[in-house]
Amino acid sequence: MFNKKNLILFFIWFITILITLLWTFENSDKVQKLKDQIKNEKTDQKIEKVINTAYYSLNLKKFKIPVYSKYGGIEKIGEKIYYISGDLDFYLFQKNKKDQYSFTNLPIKKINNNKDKFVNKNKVIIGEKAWKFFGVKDVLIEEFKTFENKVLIISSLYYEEIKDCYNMSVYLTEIVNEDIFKISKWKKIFSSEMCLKIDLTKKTKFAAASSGGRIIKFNEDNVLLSIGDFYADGVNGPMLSQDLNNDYGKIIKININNKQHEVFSFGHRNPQGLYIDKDKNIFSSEHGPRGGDEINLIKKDKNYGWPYATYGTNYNSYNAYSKDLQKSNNKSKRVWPVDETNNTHDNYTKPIFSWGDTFGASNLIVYENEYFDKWKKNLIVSSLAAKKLARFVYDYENNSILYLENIIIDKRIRDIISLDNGNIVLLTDIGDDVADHAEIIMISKSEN
Ligand SMILES: [Ca+2]
Repeated sequence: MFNKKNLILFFIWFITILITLLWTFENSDKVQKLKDQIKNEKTDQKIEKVINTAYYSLNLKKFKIPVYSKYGGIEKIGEKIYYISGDLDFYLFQKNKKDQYSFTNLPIKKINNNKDKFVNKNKVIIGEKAWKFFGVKDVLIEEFKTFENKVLIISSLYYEEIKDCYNMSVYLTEIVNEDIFKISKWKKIFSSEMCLKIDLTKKTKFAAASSGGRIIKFNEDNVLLSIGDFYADGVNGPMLSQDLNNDYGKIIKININNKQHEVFSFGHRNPQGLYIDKDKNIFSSEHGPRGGDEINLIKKDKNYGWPYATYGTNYNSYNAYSKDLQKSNNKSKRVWPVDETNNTHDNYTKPIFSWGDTFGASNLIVYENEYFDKWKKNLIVSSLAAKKLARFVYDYENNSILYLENIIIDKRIRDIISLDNGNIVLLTDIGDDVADHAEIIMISKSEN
């Protein structure tokens, strides 16, 4: 029979159930969100997949990034991976004591790039998606002899509120304590010359999709920064890449001590990939207009041709390979309007490789580890549109490409790095759905 104590317990149980039912009923959308969250955590936290390539079976482990943010980048110290989102959220991704990977939020002070002000002012014209393109483009963690500590450098768009224009800026801080990730005060070391207005290009589409922004260490005093043409290519707006009086469509050398900068190479479109190997070869990958993505070997003061020279076609000829165009007499659709070289790239520094079909080159590395020993010194280029890695065997003596293998990843890839243990790490792109976060993909050898 119920004694007094049991009755009280029953009453508490009954009230709890009642409150839960009422709360669930009142907050059905919140409940759905929680359910989705749990579902995502279960299914997307870590998905393993094995894919085959010519020499290796690869194990791909996918980890969903905690925030929904476009662009940003990944960097490493040894086997620790650092992720910075396009909105300046900073995370450490590493194995915990249980040998499982997890993200730790590092609450470092954010730089003030005025993103919110830019979006609020311009979203009426650009649309709600303005936030996607505005923000951090890359992150670099490196040692320089001129600094006592490791240095953290990021590239980001910066909005000048008074003039209502934006530029590409680079910020530097020292990592004073690596264990607790304490940093010194942020210093701005570069702002691109010529502040861009959103009506730079004819279309209202926000030009920052063609911004470049990759940073690499060049030597003990300098970094190289790639900057895109922001679609100001002589067709969709003024021509910036061939004009040495601005910093767009260029690779820029920046002295991180005295902040002086100079144009290193020019005639680029949207060079999102930049890598310097142990022998000081500098490779860059860039987006072409429609087809015509390139890998270039970067030499000082060279002109890489854009927009006068490209193997690509007119941006509007997305049906270049369709029967439609073959039947049509409108062959001008195929021609990049300001091409001077009849698609030969003559009189300009030619790429070492250019794609005919759509690739969407995002970043590249030279694989310099013993782990995938058959890939040693190969170029590995990541792609957005084609959702794959392109592995090239490059003949360093004759400067030519000998071999290409396509490795299908089936995700738009934004960034690629290799760790000290030889694993390769990719950062993928977000999807349109806010639940579709970017991912970190760890690539190792499959034991199968
Ligand atoms: Ca070129």
